[in-house]
Amino acid sequence: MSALARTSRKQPQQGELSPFAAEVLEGLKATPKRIAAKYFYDETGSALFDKITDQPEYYPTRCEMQALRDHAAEIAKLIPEGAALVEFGSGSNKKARILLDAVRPLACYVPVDISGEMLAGEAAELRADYPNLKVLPVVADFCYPFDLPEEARTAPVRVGFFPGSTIGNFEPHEAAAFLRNAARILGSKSVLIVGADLIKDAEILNAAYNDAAGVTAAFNLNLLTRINRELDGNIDLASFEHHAFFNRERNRIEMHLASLKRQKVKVLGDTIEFRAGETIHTENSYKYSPDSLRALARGVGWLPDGMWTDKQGYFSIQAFTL
Ligand code: AVJ
Repeated sequence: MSALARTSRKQPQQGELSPFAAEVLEGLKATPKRIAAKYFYDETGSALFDKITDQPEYYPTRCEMQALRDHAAEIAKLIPEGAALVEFGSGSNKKARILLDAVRPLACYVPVDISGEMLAGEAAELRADYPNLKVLPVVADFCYPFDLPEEARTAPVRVGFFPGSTIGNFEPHEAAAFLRNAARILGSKSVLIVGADLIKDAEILNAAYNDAAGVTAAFNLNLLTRINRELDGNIDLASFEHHAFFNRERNRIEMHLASLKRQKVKVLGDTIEFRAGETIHTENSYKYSPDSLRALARGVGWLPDGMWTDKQGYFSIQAFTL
């Protein structure tokens, strides 16, 4: 599993076990133990992530917003009048709003997210603030193929928007698979705008994932709370610790939950054993150089068509065309 991008398969079907249940059990039985980062985002996790973005050490969201604001007019030039704007994994619409405020009238805005509740709430807010905009949310796991609404399929151009360095949560081969899937979903003559965090000093990166207020730690540990609640777990949160560090060889921040002692826990009736110090690998957050992201995109047919950063050069927005 782990595979965030499984573009060759269909949207997961609700079988006996939910995808969350099946993947957690599989990941906790694997060596090393792992759980996919997309499962951080239950209601509490989403609220904690929002709080992370307010922490002084966590620069990515602030830098991306600044880059979008400072260069909105130029980025908007890539979004022609009548285009369909498709946002992948639109947790919050505050980044899309920057583009929506800068573009000419669109055929529609299609936020795609795995969380239907989140989408409905955000869509209602957008409709109130942009009465002339057709907001057509799609509930889907965008790691799998999915169909766009009619209005988006028949628009002359589709522009994909993938902000937030969400691409950093994929393994590089999964990121390539996502980019290939996006090309297939968006079709010919489309444009893709991707936000990616840049490689930088380890101190800055490490601080961003180890904020002094402990919000990132709470975000990581909330995964165990979610397992306890949704999967009938009995995990003692005090016996696990947040670990986050920059892995220089692989250009990624790794987050883990480390067991402070040798112990057994129960999840959905299964017993899982931990050695003292053993970790559950909960997230990779890959950092790219401008060239490494371009190379990845080129490899699946996207041609680089511009790059913008914040003033510090911490975060990049790159545009590609097919
Ligand atoms: C939402 C995936 C971009 O990797 O920085 C923040 C998630 N994890 N702090 C990131 C996250 C820990 C975030 N992304």
